[in-house]
Amino acid sequence: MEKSLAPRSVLVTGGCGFIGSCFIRMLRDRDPEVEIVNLDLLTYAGNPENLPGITDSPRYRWVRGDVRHEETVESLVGSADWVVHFAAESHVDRSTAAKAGAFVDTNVYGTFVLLDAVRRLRPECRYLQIGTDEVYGDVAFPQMPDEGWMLDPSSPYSASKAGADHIALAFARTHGVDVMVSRCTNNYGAYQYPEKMIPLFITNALDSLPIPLYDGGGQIRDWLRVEDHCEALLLILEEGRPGEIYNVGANQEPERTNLEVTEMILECTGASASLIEHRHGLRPGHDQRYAVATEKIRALGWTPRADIQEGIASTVRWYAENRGWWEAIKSGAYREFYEAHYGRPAS
Ligand code: NAD
Ligand code: TDX
Repeated sequence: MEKSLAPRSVLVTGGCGFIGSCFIRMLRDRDPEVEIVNLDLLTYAGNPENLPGITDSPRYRWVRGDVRHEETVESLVGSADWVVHFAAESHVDRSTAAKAGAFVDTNVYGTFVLLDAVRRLRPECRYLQIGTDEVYGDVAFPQMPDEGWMLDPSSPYSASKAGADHIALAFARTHGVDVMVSRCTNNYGAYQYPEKMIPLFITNALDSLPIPLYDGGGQIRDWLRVEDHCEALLLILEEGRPGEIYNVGANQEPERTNLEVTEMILECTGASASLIEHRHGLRPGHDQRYAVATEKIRALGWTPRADIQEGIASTVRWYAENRGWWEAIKSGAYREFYEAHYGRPAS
């Protein structure tokens, strides 16, 4: 295995989002001396408040900029030991709406711009492409795709992420860039934008609002606590091999349906099951099941710590105790998307 030295400088893209901000908080906790540059455009999903206690640090710098913008990216890669690329359009339901070109633009072209700058200006750095298990598409039970599985993405979101993975791996093979790709399952935890199922259902339950459960709720997602994901990413950066792909997932046993996770949320919030509103047709091409084989990342020594029941309970507690964080989001531009998508007001 390759073993990289502790980085002195890390360029993170999308560090004001849900997972990128967790990664920055974790990196800072591990090494207060590391220099962190966060390139984030602050789209609707970005929020500097996801980085409490970090934004004032002299060893942290946020650059409000676009990964698609060559000059911006060129000005930042020069001193990075690690480049960790989270920035993306990340919500499947937005990718199936009209005017979803930003998914291709940011997720595919943005990845190309970043890698091309790395190739030219910082070829010695380690580059980690943050990918998703959704690139394998709908996976029939009991199959568990390993990293060599055929890609068969269903949504414009997952297709754009598959394109990004291909670009990244092509830069490893063609240009010898030290690229690795991670492919993680669904994350949950603090600071997740409340358009995604778990924070949406928790915050609606806390406000006694309808819980829009799609297509009967029988779908399977392999929910992983965001801290467990970020631990895996640090391990890949430290010990992963150039040009390799690493699946990351909880491998829930038994696998949990969306309805079962919803029931956990109802129990933890004390909300009534009558809030569940069955909705159909809101997710065209809805994948039934995601799952991944994780032997490769486990062989590096990673294992998820959080149990789903305990993880949901502590996540519910976080949203209950941090109303100000999500109420500010839900009172803003969020309302437009919610009304257009769900056909009802957000409150
Ligand atoms: P998020 O939507 O919460 O955050 C995305 C961040 O990227 C935001 O801060 C946004 O401002 C920034 N951004 C968007 N476009 C940009 C651009 N053009 N230039 C610079 N910054 C830009 O997303 P997330 O849930 O934290 O996901 C992060 C990454 O992890 C994504 O690449 C996503 O595909 C991947 N991923 C997510 C999950 C999940 O469950 N959320 C699972 C596996 C992989
Ligand atoms: O209102 C809803 N009702 C509902 O039943 C929403 C928003 C979702 N769902 C269902 C659809 C899915 O089966 O919940 C499941 C999870 O949906 P999301 O939270 O939107 O996540 P998903 O589409 O699975 O994708 C997420 O995990 C993989 C992230 O958004 C991606 O960025 C990541 O790559």
